[in-house]
Formats: sequence, C-alpha cells, structure tokens
Amino acid sequence: MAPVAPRSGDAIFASVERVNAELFTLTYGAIVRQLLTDLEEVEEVNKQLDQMGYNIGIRLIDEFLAKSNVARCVDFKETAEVIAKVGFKMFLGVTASVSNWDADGTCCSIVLEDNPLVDFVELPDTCQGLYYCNVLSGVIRGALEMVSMKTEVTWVRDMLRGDDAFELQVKLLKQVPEEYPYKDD
Ligand code: MYR
Repeated sequence: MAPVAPRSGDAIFASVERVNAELFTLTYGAIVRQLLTDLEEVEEVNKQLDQMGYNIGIRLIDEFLAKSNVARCVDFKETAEVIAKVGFKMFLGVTASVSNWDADGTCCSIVLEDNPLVDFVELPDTCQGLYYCNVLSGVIRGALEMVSMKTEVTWVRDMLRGDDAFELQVKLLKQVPEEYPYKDD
C-alpha cells in the first residue's frame, strides 16, 4: 500500500466543504491551542497564524481562480467584493460585506457577521491580545500577492474581544504590474 502523505494546511482549508464543518472548526481550534502551548507568547501565535494563512493563500488562489470563473477585476473595489462574496463563500461558507472605503479606493473593511472559525470558542483571560482568526488575514494577503497585489490586512473588530462583528481592514500597498512571458516586437 502506498504511504499516506500528511495533508498540508492549505489542502485542509481548501477541502472544508468536503469535511464536517464542526471537525474543521475544532481542528483549527486545536492548532491554535497547540501554538499557544508551543510558542507561549500570543504575539508569536498571531504571527504564526498569519504566516500559516499566507502559505495557504498563495496556494488557494489557484483553486479559487479555477473554480470561481471570476474575470480579472477592474479595480481594487471589485477585488474586495469578490473576496467578500465569492472567496469567503467558497472557503468558509459565509459571505461578508465591504465598507469603509477610503477616498482613493485603496483601503476598505471586510465585515463578517458570521464566522465558523469561532464556533465553540471562548478565550480565557490569558489569551488577551490573541487574534484567534489571524489565519484569515494571512490567507487574503497571500492570495492577493499571487495576483500582483501587495496588501496589509489587519483586524479592526473581533467578536472574541467583545466587538459586535469581525472586521478586517484590507489596505492595498502596491499593485505590481503583470509580467507577460512574451514581448510585442
Ligand atoms: C483578479 O485576478 O483580478 C481576481 C482577483 C480575485 C482575488 C480573490 C482572492 C480570494 C481570496 C479568498 C479568501 C478566502 C478567505 C476565507
């Protein structure tokens, strides 16, 4: 029998629709708990979750583009809507809304009312400062980097910290021009 290779984080994340959602949520919780045990400092756990998300995002974008059939977005506003309405639906089973645009259309909020990652979660006082869902900010950052957008993604509101919603601020830092594999001569 062929050996069974362990599945990477991105594979687990991308196949959420095929696994029991509760198992997925509990598995994510177990990963966070283990990181808290191993790393001790919540700041380090935040960084690690973001990095894990980034590693997922840079792979997940291929699946997203292949399955969603979305056309190239005309601007960052359209990209944000696609993430909120198509991306979150595809990978988390919920939709989000986009708001709080700045004047030049390079910074907005993605607001989640419903977040399956936090079902069953209650943070103890020792976890003050933890961004439990930091994997999501990393996923968005990684996915957008693969379509030439450097972004900064930060949490503004977090229901686990007593806020009334989950809100991610997504800021476009740089749009790298696409490189084509051939030149017009
Ligand atoms: C384009 O090429 O212009 C389209 C870009 C769409 C980027 C969509 C990125 C999807 C990220 C999914 C995040 C899911 C979080 C759970």
